[in-house]
Amino acid sequence: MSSTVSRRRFLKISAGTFGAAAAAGAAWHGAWPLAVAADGATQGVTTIPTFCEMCFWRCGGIAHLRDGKLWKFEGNPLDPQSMGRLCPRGTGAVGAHYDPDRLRQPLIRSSERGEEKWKTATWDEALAYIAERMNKIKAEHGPESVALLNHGFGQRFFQHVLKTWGVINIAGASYAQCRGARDVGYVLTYGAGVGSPEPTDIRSTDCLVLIGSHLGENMHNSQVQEFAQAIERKASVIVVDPRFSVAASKAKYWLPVKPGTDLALLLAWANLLVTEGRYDKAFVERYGHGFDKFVAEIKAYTPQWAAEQCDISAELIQAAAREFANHRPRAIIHPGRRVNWYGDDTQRSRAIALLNALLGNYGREGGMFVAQGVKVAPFGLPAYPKSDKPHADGSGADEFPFADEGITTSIRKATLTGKPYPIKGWFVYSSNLMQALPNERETIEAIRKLDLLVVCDTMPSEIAGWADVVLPDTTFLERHDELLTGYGRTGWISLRQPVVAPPHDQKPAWWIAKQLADKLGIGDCMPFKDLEEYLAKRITASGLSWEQLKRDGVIMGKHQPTTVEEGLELSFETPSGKVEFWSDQLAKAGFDPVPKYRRHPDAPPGHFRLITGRAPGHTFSRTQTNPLLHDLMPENEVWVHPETAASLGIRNREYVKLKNQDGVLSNRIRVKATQRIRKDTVYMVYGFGHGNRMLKRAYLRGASAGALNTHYATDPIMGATSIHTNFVSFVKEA
Ligand SMILES: Nc1nc2c(c(=O)[nH]1)N[C@H]1C(S)=C(S)[C@@H](COP(=O)(O)OP(=O)(O)OC[C@H]3O[C@@H](n4cnc5c(=O)[nH]c(N)nc54)[C@H](O)[C@@H]3O)O[C@H]1N2
Ligand SMILES: Nc1nc2c(c(=O)[nH]1)N[C@H]1C(S)=C(S)[C@@H](COP(=O)(O)OP(=O)(O)OC[C@H]3O[C@@H](n4cnc5c(=O)[nH]c(N)nc54)[C@H](O)[C@@H]3O)O[C@H]1N2
Ligand code: SF4
Ligand SMILES: [Mo]
Repeated sequence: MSSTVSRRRFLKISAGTFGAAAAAGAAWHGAWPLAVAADGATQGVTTIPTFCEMCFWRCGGIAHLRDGKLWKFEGNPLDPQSMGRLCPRGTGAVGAHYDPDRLRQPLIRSSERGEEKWKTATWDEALAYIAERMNKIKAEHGPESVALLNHGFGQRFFQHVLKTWGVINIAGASYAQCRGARDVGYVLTYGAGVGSPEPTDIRSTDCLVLIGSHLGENMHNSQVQEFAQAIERKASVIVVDPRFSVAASKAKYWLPVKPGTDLALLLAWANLLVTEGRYDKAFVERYGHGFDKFVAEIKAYTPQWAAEQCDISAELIQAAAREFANHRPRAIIHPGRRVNWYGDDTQRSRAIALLNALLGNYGREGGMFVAQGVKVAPFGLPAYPKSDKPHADGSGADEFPFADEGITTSIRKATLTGKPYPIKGWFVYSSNLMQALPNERETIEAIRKLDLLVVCDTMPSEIAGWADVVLPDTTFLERHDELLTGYGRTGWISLRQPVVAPPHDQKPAWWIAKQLADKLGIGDCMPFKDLEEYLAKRITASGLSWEQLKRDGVIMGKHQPTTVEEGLELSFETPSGKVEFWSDQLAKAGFDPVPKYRRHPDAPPGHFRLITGRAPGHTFSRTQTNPLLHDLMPENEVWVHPETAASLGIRNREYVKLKNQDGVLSNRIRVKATQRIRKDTVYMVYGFGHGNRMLKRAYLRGASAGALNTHYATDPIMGATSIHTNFVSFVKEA
């Protein structure tokens, strides 16, 4: 598949799928909607707004029903995240509702863990079973010995109920396996994280620099739309990526750095800006802390030195730097999102933060604006009990001094070691830990030590295959969720509301959490009949109209200044109250106060560095089974430079297996021989190669980047675990 799928092409493909599916009738339980009438008749069509959960950009969409059946999902023009359009995955949400492989009713394990043998249970039986096991763990070890691993909007009510019960160890792969290091790098520098959506003023910028960040393959909707607008306006684009990404094809300069050397490049850029005086002196003088010490620290990092580290020319490094510096402050070095690459990612993120500070683009039009939110009245829920035990999830400064959220792998480590105390129960909500966490073997060993593993998912995911109890959640199209209070150029509120009934005995996350609370004897913590009552009360108490929110899906807040141009006063909540070019906090904790470059190991002979990324039509490991999205891209490929392929005797399109430095062998995967990748590097899209046979369409299609991620480095500052520190060799298929 080509990696650039236009919207029109996608619609063509999905229309084709409807036809094919109707022909295949029986496999679809007769649930597929009929194709649209040729005359476009809309009789019997109703529309309901809600927001998307196919990823975490949370675009507002409008679900269309024909004769009561879900027909299509389109963008909501009132919504700032979609601006009236959805990405291919959002459009494909219809497939998530109709997927015949969905979990249908609660399951309780009937044999050894991981053997995937189950008996079906009623909700009452399943929740009673969980409550009994939880109470046993509480009696033996305390409630802190149950942990919650979660990623997804429905997690909020599980968090609430479990915290009320005494749980303190909570973590999501979206932190240490994703954006955590970036946010900590920014907190250390500016006193505030970047947040989501990233407040990058791409639509008005004159120059956008992408370090990795593969916009266009990473389909975060409004950001990609703004990127397209910037390209149309002829804004200059600079891409640093060992791979010629879709974004690189739009760039004035592509810097194909050797993977793992970005920090050398960033420091050399900072050096050039300072040496050539191409930085915002007024901003630095007024808001900078420790600038002179910073300048002294980066002296040695010349473009010539970086050229050797990064394996690109000094001229290219200089030309790119002058290009973005000359556009200041209307230039952005994108802070990135999934930054957990090499285990020193907080320092790389800090270097990006400092380069942006040199451009003086903070709170500036065409730079980084300061996102604003909206206030919604709380419902008034009871407070949580206090625990006198330390956190076992790495947060709270015990393990990682600057971790401000829980670390998934710290919970796993505590489960394995019993320190600082045993963890005996895992509650997993909407996170396929088998692929999302590094080193699957450690996850399996930890699971073997548990007395209880509950997985709440929509699909028979790989992690569900290990569970004692599986709870089938509704898809986002079938439930209410907590209100979304969005931060952006203007704050907004979005409503998730059911547009169709769940097809079987699936229940919404809030309902499951409420029933569990009852079983645990803490039903008072959910003092409402249903979620609609809860949501309507919050909205009405905020002086807003519940009817309007239900009708429009979105209510925009009052616009407040987000840039200096609009009258914003800048302030920084760092210890110095300024932008910290030199970090006393880091120095005190024994870390480099200014980022320092350290070389990462090269590939062993015969091996290539494995890097990963996204495809436009899939999200992580959650969409490969979705009939519409599967059709768009049924398996991933391994990208190899043609010269590398030739030297190994490997042909384009041939199936191979990959073996990593620890001897882990992948499932078979097709070769994509392409000049779009460096010769020392291979690339694959993450999320394929599923191991649960109940995912019929996705089972063993393509290879799992997660399974090959056995070697990982942990960022000592905040606990992020690296993904690009594995090397693979090629194994020809017999
Ligand atoms: N379609 C789609 N879109 C998504 C998602 C999805 O699952 N599907 N997930 C969303 C989420 S949660 C996230 S976090 C984001 C992730 O998306 P991004 O934040 O854009 O992720 P990156 O890790 O920057 O992107 C991977 C890119 O980095 C390049 N790369 C790899 N190693 C290096 C290196 O050493 N140096 C440099 N400079 N580049 C390198 C790869 O070639 C690839 O192009 O995407 C979001 N958008
Ligand atoms: N090797 C490697 N590892 C990575 C990454 C990588 O690029 N490469 N990316 C990292 C990043 S950026 C992130 S954000 C994480 C993502 O990590 P995860 O959030 O764990 O992502 P998924 O693998 O999609 O797992 C989501 C699970 O939720 C289920 N699900 C989907 N919708 C719902 C719902 O509405 N309710 C419930 N209950 N379940 C639902 C899906 O079926 C799936 O099993 O992974 C990280 N790990
Ligand atoms: S970016 Fe795509 S998948 Fe993500 S929320 Fe928006 S429409 Fe849904
Ligand atoms: Mo992520």
